[in-house]
Amino acid sequence: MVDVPATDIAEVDVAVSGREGITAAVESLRSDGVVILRRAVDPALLASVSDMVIDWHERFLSGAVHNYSLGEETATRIPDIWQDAFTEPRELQGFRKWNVAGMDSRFIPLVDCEPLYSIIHGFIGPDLSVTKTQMLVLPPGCLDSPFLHTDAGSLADVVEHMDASPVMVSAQVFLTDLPSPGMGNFTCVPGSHGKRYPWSPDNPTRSQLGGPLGEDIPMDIRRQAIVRAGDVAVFIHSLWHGATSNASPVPRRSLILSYAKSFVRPYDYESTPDIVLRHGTSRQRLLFGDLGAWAFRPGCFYHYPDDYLKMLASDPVVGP
Ligand SMILES: O=C(O)CCC(=O)C(=O)O
Repeated sequence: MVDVPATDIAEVDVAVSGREGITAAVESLRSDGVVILRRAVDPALLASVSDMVIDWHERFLSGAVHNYSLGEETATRIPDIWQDAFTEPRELQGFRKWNVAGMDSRFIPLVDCEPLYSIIHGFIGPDLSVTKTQMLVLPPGCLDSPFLHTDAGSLADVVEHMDASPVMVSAQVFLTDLPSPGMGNFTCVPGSHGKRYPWSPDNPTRSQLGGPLGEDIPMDIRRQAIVRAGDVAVFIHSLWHGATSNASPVPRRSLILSYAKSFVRPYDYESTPDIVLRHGTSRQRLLFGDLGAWAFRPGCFYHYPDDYLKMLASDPVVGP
């Protein structure tokens, strides 16, 4: 997998380009389905979420918590691609937890941090929610198979049309430097977001639970992201994407957020997580579906009242 080319993913340095950079990022998303935002996360927030992932991974290694979300609210069915996790030594398992915002309040400020939030809000529009908060550690020697897929179960077979607003966009926040290929790097096929994923003929239901997916996708159209901690890959859910093997001596750590139109059911929680209700701002709670005093009525997630539209609006981004 190290032979996958490591270039040609559009990037924007949002730390220096301000509002213009945000526009350029959205344009790259429309044309390529992916853009790398350089230096997109404030160092203090980056340090806090990095510590969070290290803490939870240590708890996993010590046996205090399970991998995935077994026994918790979500993801009781584990894709075959990850079943070997039950027999592999923990230090060689890819560590994945969903609903991280429901586990640790340190995640919450990431969901509307700038400039990421302005890009997501500007692209999807104001009827916006957070559907997935995930942490991921691929340790050195990780036994996970490399894969390419499209996101979100049955939504994986929905192809976005870029003349309109997308249904779902994800953001992969890198917490470790990945200066070379083959370190468990985020990998994708730029421009694939507008094409149906090449489902294998022996997978007529287009399930993501078998695996590994994407083995037949040619190596020469894949690209590995070379990134530093604090960079973020933003991508349309229909982009063919995944990870390489980690052949390096260091762990690769990252966080994944998915944002979708508010009528899309959350991927990894049923109701607004308690931790978000207790620690989130009004906007963060609303992003996790807490309609507050208005309470839920049929149609709420389709027609927002004005005050919610104002609350979800992004902050003005100052820049050159
Ligand atoms: O590891 C990666 O960079 C990709 C992960 C991914 O696509 C997923 O877990 O859905």
